[in-house]
Amino acid sequence: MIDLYTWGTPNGHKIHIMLEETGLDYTVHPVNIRAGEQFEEDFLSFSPNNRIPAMIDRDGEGGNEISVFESGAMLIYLADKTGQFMPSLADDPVGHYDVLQWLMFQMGGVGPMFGQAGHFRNYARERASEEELQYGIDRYTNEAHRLYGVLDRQLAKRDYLAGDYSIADMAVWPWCMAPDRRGVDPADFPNVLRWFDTINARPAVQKAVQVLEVESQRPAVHDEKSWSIMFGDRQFGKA
Ligand SMILES: N[C@@H](CCC(=O)N[C@@H](CS)C(=O)NCC(=O)O)C(=O)O
Repeated sequence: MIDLYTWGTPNGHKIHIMLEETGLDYTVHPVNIRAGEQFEEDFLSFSPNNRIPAMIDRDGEGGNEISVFESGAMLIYLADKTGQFMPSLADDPVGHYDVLQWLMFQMGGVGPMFGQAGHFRNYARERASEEELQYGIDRYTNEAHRLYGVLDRQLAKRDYLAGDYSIADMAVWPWCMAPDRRGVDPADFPNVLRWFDTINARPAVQKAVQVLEVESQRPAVHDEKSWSIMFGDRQFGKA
């Protein structure tokens, strides 16, 4: 049994997808990040970066309880555990590192940059003037377009990012769910659009995106408390 600590966000959905695809037994423990539950001592003891997702595998290798945070590490862990959605190093070293490089492209590029584009184009508008925001909006919207271009060129050559459907696709896909939040028109990236629709049609993916869907709805505007938790004093340990 896997205890999964999560919320209905792109980083949470990566793991929901993998767990649904593999059929592993898991229990969802909601961590309401707008209410500050990511700062609770218990959660920090296995997720020290105060971020979801994180998990504890009660039936880990060798009978050990194994906890993992960081969604990329969690996907690798689950692929190793099940032997699914990433070729093994022993059987197919080329395929193995192909999946890892596209997974790392998501972790180091797509996630952080799309996240910042979303922040400056949406949340930051609650607190700053258009003039103050313009540089950040331009920088991260441009970066989101550049990264969509990288994905589109790769997907012009292949059905999936690294050969067969893999944890690399599961990591990138949830970040492509809301292109409007990044200022991206998906029609400009037809190969990404085709790939997105193919994955969207998978029953496991449809089930995965419903995890905590209602609870995790974004507020139209943050109140003082949730702003402090997500982006202000509480986030930075000043309150
Ligand atoms: N690199 C981390 C990023 C995780 C992350 O940013 N999670 C967000 C939700 S998508 C979060 O927990 N935010 C809580 C906070 O900012 O305090 C991963 O991939 O697991």
